[in-house]
Amino acid sequence: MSSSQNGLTHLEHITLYHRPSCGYCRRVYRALEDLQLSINDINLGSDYDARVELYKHGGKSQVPAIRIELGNGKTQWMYESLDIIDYLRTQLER
Ligand SMILES: N[C@@H](CCC(=O)N[C@@H](CS)C(=O)NCC(=O)O)C(=O)O
Repeated sequence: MSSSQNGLTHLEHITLYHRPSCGYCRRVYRALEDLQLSINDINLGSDYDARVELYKHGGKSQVPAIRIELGNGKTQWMYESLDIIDYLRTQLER
């Protein structure tokens, strides 16, 4: 579920839901840079469907949030920048 892009390890199974104005989101981006990881991201400011999706499946509209494709057809949603960063760190050990 990962590939290499521009020297970064791209984690295809993780998508970050963010807003440009969100400082906690920037914290996640900084961690991604430090860990030399990249993930897909969706700007909720310009994507109404994604806002609905996040609220419907994640349970709240707070960002940052990530959607994790677990590989068995199931999806996990995670909030809280520090929890997200911890989870990203675990991906280095896989
Ligand atoms: N403790 C959270 C705080 C996240 C937070 O406050 N996010 C703000 C944007 S910076 C937000 O989404 N507020 C709107 C909401 O909670 O629905 C974290 O570390 O991720």
